Amino acid sequence: MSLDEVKISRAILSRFMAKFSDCLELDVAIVGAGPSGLMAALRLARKGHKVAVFERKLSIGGGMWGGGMMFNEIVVQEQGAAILKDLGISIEDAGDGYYTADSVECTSTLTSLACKAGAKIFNLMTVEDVMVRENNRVTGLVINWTAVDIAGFHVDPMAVRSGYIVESTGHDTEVLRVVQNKTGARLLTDTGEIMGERSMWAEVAENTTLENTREAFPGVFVAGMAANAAFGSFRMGPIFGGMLLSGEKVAELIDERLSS
Ligand code: 48H
Repeated sequence: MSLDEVKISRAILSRFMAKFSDCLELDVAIVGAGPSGLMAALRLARKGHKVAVFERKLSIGGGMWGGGMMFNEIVVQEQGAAILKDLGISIEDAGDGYYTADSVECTSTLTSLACKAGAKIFNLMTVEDVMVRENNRVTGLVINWTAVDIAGFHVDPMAVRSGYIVESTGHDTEVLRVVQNKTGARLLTDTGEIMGERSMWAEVAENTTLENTREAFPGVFVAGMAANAAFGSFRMGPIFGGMLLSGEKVAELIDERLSS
C-alpha cells in the first residue's frame, strides 16, 4: 500500500469532526481530566451515560502523574487501594493502612479504562465559560482551544450542551468561579460563594473531600480538590484515595439524577 499524506489528514479530520460533533450534546460534561474527573468519567460511561471530558493540557491526569513532589508514586488508604486493585492497578502495602501505587500506571490505566468504557476525552481544550438559562441552571460549557487562550487571540469559542457538569478542575475551581462571577447568584455553599481551599490537613481533608462532593450550583457538581476548595476545606498532599472516591461519588449522584 502506498501512503497518501492527504488521506492521512482527511482520515484525522473526518474522524475528529464526527467525534466532536457527537459530543456537542451530552449527558455529562466533565471539566478537568485529573483523578477525580477520570474516575467520574469511567463510572458514568460504564453506566451507559454519554460523557466527555474537556482537559486544558496536552497531558491527561492532572496532578496524579507527579506523585509527591515529582517522586512518581502516590499513596492511598484502604478504600483507595480497593478501588485501584479493582481497576487492575498494582499496589504495594506500605504498612499501617498506607498503600502505594505507581502514579504513571494509575493515570494511564484510569485513562485507558475511561476511554474503553466509552468516555470521550478532549485534550487541549479549555472551558472558559458556561451557559446559564433563566432558571439559573447551568446547561452547558463554552470551550475554546487552549492554544487560542495561550496566544491571547481574540477567537470566539463554541458551546456544548449537557445535562450535568462535573467541575473537577482541581485547586482553582475554575468553572464554579465563572458561575459565581457571571451569575452573581448564591452558590450552594454556606457563604453562597466559593469558600476557598485551606492549608494541609490530610486526615480531615480526605474525609471532607467526599462530603463536599455534591451539587454546588444547579447543574454543577464539584469533585476532587475543587470540592474542598468550593466548600472551604483543607488540602491533603499526595494522597489520592479521596480523589478516586470523590469521582465515584459524583458519578453515583449524577446517575441518580439522570435515572430519576
Ligand atoms: C479545562 C481545566 C480547566 C479548564 C483546570 O488538579 P487535578 O489533578 O484535579 P483533581 O481534583 O482530580 O485531583 C487533585 C490532585 O491532583 C491534587 O492536586 C491533590 C490531591 N492535591 C493535594 C494538595 O495538597 O495539593 O486536575 C485538574 C485538571 C488539570 O488537568 C487541569 O489542567 C484541568 O483540570 N483544568 N481543563 N478547562 N478551565 N481548569
